[in-house]
Amino acid sequence: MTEVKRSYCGLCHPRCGLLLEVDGGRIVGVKGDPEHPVTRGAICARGRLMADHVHHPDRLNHPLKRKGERGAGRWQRLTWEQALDEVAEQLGSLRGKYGAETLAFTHGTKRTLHWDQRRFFNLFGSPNTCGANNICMCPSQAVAYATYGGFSHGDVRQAKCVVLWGHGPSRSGPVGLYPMIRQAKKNGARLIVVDPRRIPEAEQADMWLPIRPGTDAALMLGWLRIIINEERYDHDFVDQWTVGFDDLKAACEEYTPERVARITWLSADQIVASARLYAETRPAVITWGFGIDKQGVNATQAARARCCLRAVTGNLDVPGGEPLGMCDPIGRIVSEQALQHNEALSEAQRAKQLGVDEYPFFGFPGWSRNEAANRRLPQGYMPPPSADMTCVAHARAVFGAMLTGEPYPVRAAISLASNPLLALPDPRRTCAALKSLDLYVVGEFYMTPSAALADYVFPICSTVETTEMWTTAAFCVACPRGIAPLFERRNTYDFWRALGIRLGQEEDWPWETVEAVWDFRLAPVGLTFDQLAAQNGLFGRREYRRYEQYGFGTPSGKVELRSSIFAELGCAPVPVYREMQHSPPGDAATAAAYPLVLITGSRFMPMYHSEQRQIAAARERRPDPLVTLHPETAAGLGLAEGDWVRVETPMDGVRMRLALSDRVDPRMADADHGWWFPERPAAEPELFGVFASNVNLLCPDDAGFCSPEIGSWPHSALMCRVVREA
Ligand SMILES: Nc1nc2c(c(=O)[nH]1)N[C@H]1C(S)=C(S)[C@@H](COP(=O)(O)OP(=O)(O)OC[C@H]3O[C@@H](n4cnc5c(=O)[nH]c(N)nc54)[C@H](O)[C@@H]3O)O[C@H]1N2
Ligand SMILES: Nc1nc2c(c(=O)[nH]1)N[C@H]1C(S)=C(S)[C@@H](COP(=O)(O)OP(=O)(O)OC[C@H]3O[C@@H](n4cnc5c(=O)[nH]c(N)nc54)[C@H](O)[C@@H]3O)O[C@H]1N2
Ligand code: SF4
Ligand SMILES: [Mo]
Repeated sequence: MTEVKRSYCGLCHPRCGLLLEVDGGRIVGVKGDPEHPVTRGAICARGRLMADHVHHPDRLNHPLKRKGERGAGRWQRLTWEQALDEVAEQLGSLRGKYGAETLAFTHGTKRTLHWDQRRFFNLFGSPNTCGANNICMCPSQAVAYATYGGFSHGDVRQAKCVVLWGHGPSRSGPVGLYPMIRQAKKNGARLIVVDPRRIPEAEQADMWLPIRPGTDAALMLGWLRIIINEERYDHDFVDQWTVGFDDLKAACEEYTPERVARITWLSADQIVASARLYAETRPAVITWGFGIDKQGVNATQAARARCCLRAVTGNLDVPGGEPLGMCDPIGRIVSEQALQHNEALSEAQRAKQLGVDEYPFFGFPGWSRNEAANRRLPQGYMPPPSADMTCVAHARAVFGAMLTGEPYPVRAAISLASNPLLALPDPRRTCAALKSLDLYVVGEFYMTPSAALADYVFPICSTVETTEMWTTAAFCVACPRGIAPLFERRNTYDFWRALGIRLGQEEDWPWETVEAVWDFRLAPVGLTFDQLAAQNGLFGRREYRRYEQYGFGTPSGKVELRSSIFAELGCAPVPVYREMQHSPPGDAATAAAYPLVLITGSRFMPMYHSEQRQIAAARERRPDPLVTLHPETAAGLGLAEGDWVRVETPMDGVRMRLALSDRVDPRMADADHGWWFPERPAAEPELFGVFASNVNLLCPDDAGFCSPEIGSWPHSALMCRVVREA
């Protein structure tokens, strides 16, 4: 008999409500839940494939231990208890030999709990969590904390002007943000799109600025100059609530429209008109977009300049602008930060965080400064800067320590909800580093190229097989379990707790189940998880301009247009623009051999990063890795749509299929990321074809390409050539 179970999708961030039709433990139908208080029945093409994912024949269903050589593709089945015992024993002995810092973690984008991982690491004693956080949203968060003491997602619904700056929600946020943009447009909001590609949003925009990749910081400085010199800024706000205005004014003085035009491929008229439109139309939102965070050397300062734009135009913490802080009573729920138990990690261990000497702002020195400023605000008003997101080791340094033993040996790693061989730059080095370990442990849904290198692989359950509590600044929604975990799959909380208990952490994991944690978190608002689910979530009431009462959570209590934290840590305290190392003006010799500007990883449906490649219904829609060129560029190279080509940078080359589109500039190439081939052999040297079409083979992470403040590496604004496959 079929029954309908309420559950949720976690195949990307919004955790959309699902109704599952379940028959004998099998999901036979998937629909959006119209009663879900946030997503109201909407789901996307990926969410509709939930049953294909849950019941896929390639799913990992039992713990595995490698047999024979690492990467040989041979495994033996163990029980959870035995596998955990063995891993714990080896971790304990490695800690005894090298110190707790010898254990690293690689994380991906926020797909699972994360606070449980951080709690385990803090209790174990290692500061070496690393991964995508140096490039994905978290830099923008850290910078916003340093500038105005909080992070905002923009009140798009009520905005009169929306700027999508390096952001394509029609592909990346089809359920969350994109419908809001369309609604704002219908309500008469003006839309500005800054994107090198003519994305669907650009066609709906009042202004589209087809910018040269990697030059956004120059455009932002140009906008700031116009807004300041034409007196279009909010004088009262700037006078009362900011510090460093004169420094900012001086920093943008050289960015005249003509100079910015030469840098950005835009015209001076476009630059002036767009700056005026943004400044004049209030309230306005500049959304966060990955197009900014993925531009390496400029990523951090562009994020700073974006913060300055929001502030000087008086858009902070106003309706339709950039609201800050938690809505009561959501701020009273026990935070994920509290569950991380960061105080458990000693100063001595914090000081060992890898990469922190080079990028102190994104490690404990920067985080603890942001945190100290936050602590002066009333509790529950502004969430503290998340250590999990904005206080991490640098992946280059962590892999370096695996390979060289310097500054100390990293001999063990755990990857969970991350696929480092596909996500991070220079996968050959990542591969060599992971292979050099004494112990590599992966928790996964599928055998991926990264998991194929592990000593132990643990089968993790899908979102519909476990619960979650989805909390934002404005609401908290229960995510109920739809079906019992299949086979021996378990959730990540059970994994970390079981491992922790074996390593002497039993007193610190008092909650036997993750549901007990949800009840603990909800106790201050007088609810249990079941009650939260029954009442369809908890919604907060937003208040605005609370800085008038509390000030901002920065060292000065004001918006720091000149950042004192940046200054203290040796980073440029007012925004600057830097030319990319490889770019037409930056390096003529490289540009001559690699004439096209390369961007990678522009999102497309239904794939999520390296996932869904094994799901037939998804793969039919996108069978091959694509690189897109303008038709004229392809014609000049004698290439035709559908040809197999090689995309090459000074780093390496990858094989892709050519697509043609006049949506991209003739001077650029746009290449997919995340490609591997589950249908190819698992064993080395194939590793599911991870070195064939993995665009991160083309992406460097040497210091000269990374932002000097955070070490954000570039996935965009590189130089390449496209040639016919030999
Ligand atoms: N060239 C290039 N590279 C990029 C990008 C780009 O644009 N261009 N984008 C970057 C960005 S923004 C990000 S966030 C990273 C993403 O990097 P990752 O998050 O590492 O990417 P995914 O491919 O989603 O890998 C997640 C893996 O975890 C598994 N998984 C998913 N959910 C769960 C879960 O709940 N529990 C467990 N245990 N496993 C789970 C999946 O099967 C998958 O193998 O990639 C980055 N890499
Ligand atoms: N379908 C799908 N959706 C996803 C994901 C996925 O893998 N697949 N991943 C999720 C994750 S973790 C993230 S971080 C988000 C990211 O989602 P978005 O923020 O939308 O990021 P992208 O699609 O990577 O890039 C956005 C736009 O930036 C432009 N761009 C590239 N380089 C530059 C530049 O230098 N300057 C400017 N101004 N624009 C540039 C690209 O043309 C692209 O249109 O998507 C999330 N949603
Ligand atoms: S947007 Fe799609 S994939 Fe993401 S949580 Fe919602 S249904 Fe799932
Ligand atoms: Mo991301």
